[in-house]
Amino acid sequence: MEQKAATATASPNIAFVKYWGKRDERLILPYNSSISMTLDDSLNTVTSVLFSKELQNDRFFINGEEQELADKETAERFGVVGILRRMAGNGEHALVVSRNSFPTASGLASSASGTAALVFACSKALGLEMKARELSIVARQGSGSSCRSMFGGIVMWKRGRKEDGTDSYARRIASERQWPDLVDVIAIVSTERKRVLSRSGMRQTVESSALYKARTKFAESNAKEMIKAVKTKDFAGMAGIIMRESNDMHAVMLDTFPPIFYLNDSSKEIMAAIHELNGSMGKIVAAYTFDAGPNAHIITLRENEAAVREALRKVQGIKEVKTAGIGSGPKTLPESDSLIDAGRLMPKS
Ligand code: 2P0
Repeated sequence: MEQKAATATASPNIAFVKYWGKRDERLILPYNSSISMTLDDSLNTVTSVLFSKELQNDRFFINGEEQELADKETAERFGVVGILRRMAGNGEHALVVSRNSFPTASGLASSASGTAALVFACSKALGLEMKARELSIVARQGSGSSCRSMFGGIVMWKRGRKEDGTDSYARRIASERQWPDLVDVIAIVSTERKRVLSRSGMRQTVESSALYKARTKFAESNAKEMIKAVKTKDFAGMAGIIMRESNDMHAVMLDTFPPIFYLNDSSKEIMAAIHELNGSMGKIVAAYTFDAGPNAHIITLRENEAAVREALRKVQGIKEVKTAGIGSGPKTLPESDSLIDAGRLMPKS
């Protein structure tokens, strides 16, 4: 009998134009389009999926720990398995085993790579022949930003207009070969789990921030400008938008009531150090951006990586600096890389 199993890997993405707020909570439809760079496999999630009649219920392990599928947020994210199972007309339970190469829920976008790897592996295990765009629509319903990790290169998540979400999907705007020297220098200032999860944080912003309406218009026009800068290979143009986007998103977080703070003193020092670096170089060579956490992502070109690392050296509180390149999107892995012991129907020890 052919085994309904597959293993896949996907990487996080770092948003240049940010997603922060849903117009539809159930289908995960955003207020504005967003744009990101998919990272290479120096940061990744590997996920193995196996469907079997012998399983009594769904089971989900991340980094060796079994997840509580009765937990609302976990169940919502795991919902992508149900969507794909219905598409395949399969009634079997799933065993999912996943491993992140970086800290979970610390602002390094583990939900994006995790959901992208889960959707990719599940579709393969179920034998579904789906295009990346269709996979992005499924991934979006598990975790919004994950739809952008279904492609490599620089990727846009179109907000769409339809109520059913069929026009809210990811598409690639530049391949990794068009921007091969783009890198993300990540300065880790904290590996703690975030206090306010993105899902509830963005809901609070939509409900209470007076500035949020202005943000959605600003972000949509930034997405248009970003496409032009990406296509014309205008790094300085891109970098300016990246920094303003991060600042604008963190401004509406502060304008949320009660306010949400993700940045810490080291994050703010990093922002100053990057402005100082750009000033001393006489042109914009690097851009900072922060997600729902204090860790900095400095976007630069490979030729300026050393200058960025040197600028970061002056900042207090940086625990580690690592560089990720631009990635090529999710891939299936051979059976020998499976994280599942198919005999025991358990994670491999
Ligand atoms: C982004 N973030 O565009 C933004 C920037 C965090 C800050 O997408 O509720 O885990 O699962 O759709 O995708 C994080 O939010 O939220 C995020 P859900 P998600 O990358």
